[in-house]
Amino acid sequence: MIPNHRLRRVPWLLGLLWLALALALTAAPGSSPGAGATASSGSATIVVNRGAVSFSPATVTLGGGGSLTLVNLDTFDHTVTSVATDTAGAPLFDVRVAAGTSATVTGVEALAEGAYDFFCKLHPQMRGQVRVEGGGGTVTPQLPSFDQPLAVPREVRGARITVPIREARVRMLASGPTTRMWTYGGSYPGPTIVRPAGRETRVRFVHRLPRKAGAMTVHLHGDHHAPEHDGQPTTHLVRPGKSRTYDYPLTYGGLPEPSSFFFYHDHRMDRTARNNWRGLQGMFVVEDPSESRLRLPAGSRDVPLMISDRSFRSDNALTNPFAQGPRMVGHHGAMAWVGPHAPPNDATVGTHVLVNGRHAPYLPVSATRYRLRLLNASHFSAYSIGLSDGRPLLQIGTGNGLLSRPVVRDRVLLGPAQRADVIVDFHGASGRDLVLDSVPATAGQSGDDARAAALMQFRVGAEAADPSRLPARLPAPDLVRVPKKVSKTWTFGLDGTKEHGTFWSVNEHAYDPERVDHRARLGTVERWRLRNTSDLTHYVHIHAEQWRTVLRDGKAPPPWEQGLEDTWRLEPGEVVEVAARFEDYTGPFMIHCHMLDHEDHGMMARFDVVR
Ligand SMILES: [Cu+2]
Repeated sequence: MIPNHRLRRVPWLLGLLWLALALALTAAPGSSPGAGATASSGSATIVVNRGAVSFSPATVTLGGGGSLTLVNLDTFDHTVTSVATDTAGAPLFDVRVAAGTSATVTGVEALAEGAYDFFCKLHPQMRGQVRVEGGGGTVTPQLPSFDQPLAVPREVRGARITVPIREARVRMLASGPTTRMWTYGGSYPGPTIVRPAGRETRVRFVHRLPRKAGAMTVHLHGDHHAPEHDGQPTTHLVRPGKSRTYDYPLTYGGLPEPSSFFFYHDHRMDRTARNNWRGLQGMFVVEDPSESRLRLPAGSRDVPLMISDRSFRSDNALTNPFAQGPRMVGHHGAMAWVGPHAPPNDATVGTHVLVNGRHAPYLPVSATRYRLRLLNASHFSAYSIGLSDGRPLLQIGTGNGLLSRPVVRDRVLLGPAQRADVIVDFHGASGRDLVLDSVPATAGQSGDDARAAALMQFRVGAEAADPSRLPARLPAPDLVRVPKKVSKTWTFGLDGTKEHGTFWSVNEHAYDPERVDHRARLGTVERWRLRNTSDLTHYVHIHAEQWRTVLRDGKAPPPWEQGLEDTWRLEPGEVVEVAARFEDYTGPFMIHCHMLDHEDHGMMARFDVVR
């Protein structure tokens, strides 16, 4: 039973949360031509002009029952998606309007009187508000009720692990049927593999999915291992009915790897987005036993949280966003895609944000410190993660090891594949329900493209004994000395033509598994430059090594980016420089965008480590 005082507090806290979301969402970009303008009549029209990353006007007023039309004059597709959701967690309206077309935003006519914030799922920094006057309908926003417990995936700790890749039914939404998924080991996320650093770990994946699923390949993201165990996109595959054993020594240069928070997921060429959407994702923790002296929160107070998003049909089955996927034209070395969902209109965004596979779960906690390991496993969406009452997150690590000192964060911005290791202190919150939420930054600020979402709820119980400490210093892994010279520049862009097909590109090429785009010599340190010349933010991931961030836009990186990293946010026009030593292994590795549709549609390249 939930104590009465807690029930009374829920609406107040949720009210605050949604007020915060509403405030964040009503701010329109100052540079947009329609910002602040208000059209008022029974019905209304919003225009997206060519090249404008904004709705014009950003605020419209409808008479009750009036219709809303979006005219899309842009070269990108856009959506008009409500922030507020129904009881099942689905947006009150959500309409995609292809480039060069117009559409009526269905659902708006049924809304009750009130103000409704909306955004574009494909370009979340585009925001607006529709005000319904005169009360035509009865549909009102429903607050998430947080009525299913958080699922913490079971841990497996052995040196020899077998994980079947198989279909299973998984509880994702709080009510209605379970959802059929492709899973690692029967759950979504798959089992969390927990291993001591430096202890060789062999994971055997057995492909028990239907033959038509095709071959699979598993990438342990962030880890350092030989190329044949890296989850290559086109080689060393796991065939249907067969198995493959991946060997993870969990060492770096012969020494135990830093303590880490990795994740394992499918990496099949052109199928990565689909296979991950279906459920092939799990978490992997590398522990350094010597860190027990730090007295970080441990045991049940060390919680891995995988954030992802999915859309569901009315029977709770997953939708298939890839059914009308773009058609591939050309062949190796000259691949491109055509059709309405060709790049740049190829973003997979789910209507429901999930934590450990469940929509809006709750976790009972004591009023003590907790370590939360945050992973964004979404295909496209970024989250600016914080707590609804503003209490800080103390970031102690990046996912690839500890930072040298904790960094106080109000919010942590995580794009696809990015992680953060944080401590939250629930002292003083007994009897309260706190919401872990994502609130986008003010328009024009970094993070204004994060989603607005309530992720999960912490139900804070009594104070309890807490042996944990907040460390002032942390044993961060050593960083390489940075060479003066940049050895390689990787440019991430959009290429091709609508007629002959478009593709996301690295150095103006689409991915070709046979083409070697760079060779790095084993044992040397290289400094690489990453540039984004496209109009969209990308999240660039480099396999094989663990990297330090040297410069972000010519300046020292922020304190939370001064540890080891493997995935960087690159906003349009941004330049990030990174450095690493090529250790232990020769052979082919990948550099790619971790927005999975971009990766599948060309934005990947191969580099070889050579002797
Ligand atoms: Cu991208």
